[in-house]
Amino acid sequence: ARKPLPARLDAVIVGAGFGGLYMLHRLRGLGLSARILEAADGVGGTWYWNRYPGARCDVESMQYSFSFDEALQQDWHWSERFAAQPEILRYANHVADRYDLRRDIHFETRVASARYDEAADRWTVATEAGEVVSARFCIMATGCLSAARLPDIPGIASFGGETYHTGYWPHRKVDFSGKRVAVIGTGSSAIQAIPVIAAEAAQVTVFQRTPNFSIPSRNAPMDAEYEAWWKSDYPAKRRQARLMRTGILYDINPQSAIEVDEATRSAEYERRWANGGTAFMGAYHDLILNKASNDTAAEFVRNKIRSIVKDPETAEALAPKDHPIGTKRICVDTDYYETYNRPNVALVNLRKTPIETITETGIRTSDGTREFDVIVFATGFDAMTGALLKVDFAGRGGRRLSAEWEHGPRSYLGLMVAGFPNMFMITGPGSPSVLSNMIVSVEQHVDWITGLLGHMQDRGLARVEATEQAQEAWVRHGMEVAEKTLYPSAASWYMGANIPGKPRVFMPYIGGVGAYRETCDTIAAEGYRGFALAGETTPAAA
Ligand code: NA7
Repeated sequence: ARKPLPARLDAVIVGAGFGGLYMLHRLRGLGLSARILEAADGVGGTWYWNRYPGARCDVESMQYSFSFDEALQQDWHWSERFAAQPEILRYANHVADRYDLRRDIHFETRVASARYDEAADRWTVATEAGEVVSARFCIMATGCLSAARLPDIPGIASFGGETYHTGYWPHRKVDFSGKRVAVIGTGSSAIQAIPVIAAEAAQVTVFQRTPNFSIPSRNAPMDAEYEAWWKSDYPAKRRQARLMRTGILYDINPQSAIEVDEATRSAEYERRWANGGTAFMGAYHDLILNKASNDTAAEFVRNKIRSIVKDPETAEALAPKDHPIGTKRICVDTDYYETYNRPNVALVNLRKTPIETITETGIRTSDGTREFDVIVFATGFDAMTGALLKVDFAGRGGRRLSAEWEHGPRSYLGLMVAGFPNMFMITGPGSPSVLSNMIVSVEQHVDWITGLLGHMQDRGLARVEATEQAQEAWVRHGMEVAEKTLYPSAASWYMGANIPGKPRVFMPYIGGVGAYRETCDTIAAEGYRGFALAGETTPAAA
């Protein structure tokens, strides 16, 4: 039987991914009573749901892990350069057990609404099952890529075969052997899944609307020397990583791509292509700033695709031409382009032959119908705001978060929203979030929130709220930095462009993880500039 929720708490945390787990750990350190409410029946968040074949992190495992406990980072051993989903999920479970977090997690508990009671300075949080809990703080650790999205293709419900979404994969092995499989989408998830599915299925047909740039991961078993090098002085390396633009320690060439000659440039791209991973984008510092620079890297990758994929028409269809490289999330793969040389893999270019309908037995495009046993939807997420807006939030004066964000998300530092006191977001829109190593960003947010709650505790303060002016200035600043880059030129999910009707606003903060951290620290040091702190806690209030 599920344990009942307590009636009153200091804090409710929504989500038991890395953000929620670490937040709970830190709140206990403050002596606050807290519970995590989690929709799934286990911890891990994104890594709990995204169990599709080939799911893997694109940040190196030595860096995609917690740094808050030296014993933890020394003890844990990653088996590969880039960890696969099952290993990351084991790590999340290890963290939950190691810090005895499970006793304060309510699984299979989905939050439906949260309402702020101004008189009491408390949130009333209600679950879908109708349970209600009152808490002083509501901390959203719901993830940025957690609201999986099915496309609105006609006939989608009529298909009689098996269907799966990569972001909502069943917790059993899906058997593709002997089956005709359709994959819709060619984002990171599809690019990781397609080679693995193709190795097992009778045939795989990929339905591509927009091609993406992908860099080979060069994944390999963990190199013992490399692991030892990291562990020899983990804290110092972590400190360096936290100051990087993406929160990942790798070498960024300070030169511009167009200030060096062609031979130097292609040698640099070749070297990075051979090393693998997203560090490719560090080849020149201005790849995301200058179109001419970007073109050199984009053309290099297009030529790689043309050299790998044997069928010229397929190669050309796979070579992205409508967005600068890196302005849509760059993909990292194992044998993705090579997979199109297999006899059992075909690409359907939806730009030429769009999908008309899904039928009971297959998919009809403008050039005919193909029959399938399985359809895999690798069609992405309502990114960054999707999971937050699924909760019906009513802040001060009953104002709705959905109304406040009608024209795109607005926040102060991606941490708080004006009008919603005592509600925090971990890696919310307006913070570096999806443009960064998520664990670095999660730790920074959780540490910062912990600092603020400690500050309030010391002073007996009951309420904190971002001011409208501070929020306005932060939103404007975020837009200004984004406009200095090539990012807004792409129809990406960073821009909300993958969801029909979603406002086109660049949602994450592109100013860099290091600079953002310094801003947050300065604001805290100045007595939480831009936040209104008020109210007095009575000793019995919790
Ligand atoms: P993405 O990157 O949003 O990719 C979704 C893919 O699905 C993309 O290729 C879309 O094409 C395609 N899509 C979406 N709707 C349709 C319809 N209606 N018809 C055809 N194709 C469609 O999601 P992922 O899960 O791959 O990756 C998300 C992030 O997770 C990733 O960046 C990593 O950070 C981890 P489109 O580009 O819209 O033409």
